[in-house]
Amino acid sequence: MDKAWAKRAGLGWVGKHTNLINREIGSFFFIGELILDLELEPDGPITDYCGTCTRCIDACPTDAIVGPYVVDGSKCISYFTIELKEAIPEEVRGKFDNWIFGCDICQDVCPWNRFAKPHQTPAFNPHPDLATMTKTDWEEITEDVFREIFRRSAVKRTKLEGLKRNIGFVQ
Ligand code: B12
Ligand code: SF4
Ligand code: SF4
Repeated sequence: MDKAWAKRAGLGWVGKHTNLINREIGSFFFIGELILDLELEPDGPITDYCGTCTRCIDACPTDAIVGPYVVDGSKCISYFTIELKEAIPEEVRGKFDNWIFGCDICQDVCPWNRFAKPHQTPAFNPHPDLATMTKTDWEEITEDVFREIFRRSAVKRTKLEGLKRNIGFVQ
């Protein structure tokens, strides 16, 4: 439970979109743990700075944030496009806002992400060909192209078959 440990370690608060937010850098980061046998002094708990804001809840196109601090994973575009192995249910057709792998809408609209900074990690740079791919290139994506552009990417998780399903679904 990465978020539970991060919250207890004083790294931030869990926002209404259920991701961990840090006041200085927003929420666009991954969380990792180090398991140590050292006695360390934890930072104190961090106040929740969501206040009366409901931007993430209002913006979620599939109403996956069913209430403040509660995401119904089975309604989230991220689940449908990354984790689901079967066909995407028809009732969410037209709601994906063109997302074909994961979704960041609830974080894009979060005011705390005005403090988010671009990463400095070359391994996270997208493959250069991604920037020039046309709609037709996506529709006709082959196994070879998929393997090359997503060689070092988490997109591999959905496999070519899953990505094609997602591309077909958002059209
Ligand atoms: C399953 C999972 C998903 C699922 C379900 C998400 C969900 N909200 O539950 C799906 C596929 C939908 C998903 C989507 C995304 N995910 Co995700 N996901 C996970 C994963 C693998 C496990 C989370 C989990 O178990 N959820 C199930 C329920 C039980 O968890 P929960 O309700 O949040 O639990 C809280 C409370 O119940 C309580 N609690 C529960 N158990 C316990 C136990 C103890 C001891 C304590 C004290 C408290 C406690 O504290 C928890 C945290 O607040 C974590 C990685 C990890 N290993 O932790 C990443 C993780 C949460 N995901 C992450 C990300 C980035 C995303 C996406 C943005 C990806 C994307 N771009 O599409 C979206 C965001 C969707 C959203 N609004 O949450 C990051 C979040 C980073 C951050 N800044 O917070 C994580 C931490 C991965 C990482 N290491 O960076 N994800
Ligand atoms: S990631 Fe997208 S679909 Fe999932 S809760 Fe956030 S806005 Fe909703
Ligand atoms: S959009 Fe507003 S309510 Fe949602 S996590 Fe960010 S500050 Fe909290």
